[in-house]
Amino acid sequence: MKGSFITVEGIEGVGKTTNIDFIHQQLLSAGKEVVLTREPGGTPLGEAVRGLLLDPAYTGMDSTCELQLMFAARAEHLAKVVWPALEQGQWVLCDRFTDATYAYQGGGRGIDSSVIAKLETLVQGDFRPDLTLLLDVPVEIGLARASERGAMDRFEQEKVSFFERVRRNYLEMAENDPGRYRVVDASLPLDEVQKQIAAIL
Ligand code: Z5A
Repeated sequence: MKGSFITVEGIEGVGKTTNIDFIHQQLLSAGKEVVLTREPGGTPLGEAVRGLLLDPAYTGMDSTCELQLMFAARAEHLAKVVWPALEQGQWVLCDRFTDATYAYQGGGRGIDSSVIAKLETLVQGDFRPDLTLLLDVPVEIGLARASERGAMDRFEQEKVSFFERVRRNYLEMAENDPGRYRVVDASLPLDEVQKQIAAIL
C-alpha cells in the first residue's frame, strides 16, 4: 500500500483523544494527507456496532460475542475506509486497532491469543500498522483522568484489575515488537508527552 497506517493505543483515559489531535496536526504540517478514524467505529455500520459495544445496557455481554463484534466492525472499516485511503497514498491515523483486541479481549477478558490471531488473519490477512504509539500511564492515573468526564460506558465500569491486565498485555506486546511500537510516558504533563510524540514522528 502507498500510505502509512499509524495507530494509537493505551488504557482508558491515557490521553489518546487529546494526543491524536496533536499527531494529526503534526502530519498535516509535514504535508501528509491524513484520514483520522477510530475503532470500534469509523463507518456507519462500525459506529452502530460501537454503540452496542459501549452500551452499559449490555453489561455481562458474552466475551466471544464482544470479540466477534470488534472484528465485524473492523472488517467493514478496513474494506470501506482504511485500505482505500492507503491505496490512494493517504496516511491513516486510527484511535485503537487490533492491539486493543489483544489487550482488552485477550488480556482483560482472558480469551486465548491464538483465537484472536485466527480472526485477525481472517479479517486482515497479514496487514498490520506501520507504527503503533502506545501511550502508557499507571492505571490509577488513567482512571482518575477518565472519571472526570462523567457517565461511564460498559468498559469504563470494569474493575482496576481488568485495566491492570490490559496495561500489562499492551506493554508485553510493545516489548515483543520494538520495530512497530513506540512507548510514550503519558503520565507526564501534556507538553512533555507531546515532545516525546513529536520526536517519534
Ligand atoms: N475496545 C476493545 O475492547 N477492543 C478493541 O478491539 C477496540 C476497543 C478497538 C472504546 O475505546 C472502548 O473500546 C475502550 C476499549 C474498547 N474502552 N475502554 N476503556 P475508546 O478509545 O473510544 O475509549 P477510551 O479508551 O475510553 O478513550 P477515552 O476514555 O476517550 O480516553 P483517552 O482518549 O485516552 O483520553 P482523553 O479523553 O484524551 O484524556 C482524558 C482526560 O485526561 C482529559 O480530560 C484530558 O484533558 C486529560 N489528559 C490527557 N493527557 C493528559 C496529561 N498528559 N496530563 C494531564 N491530563 C491529561
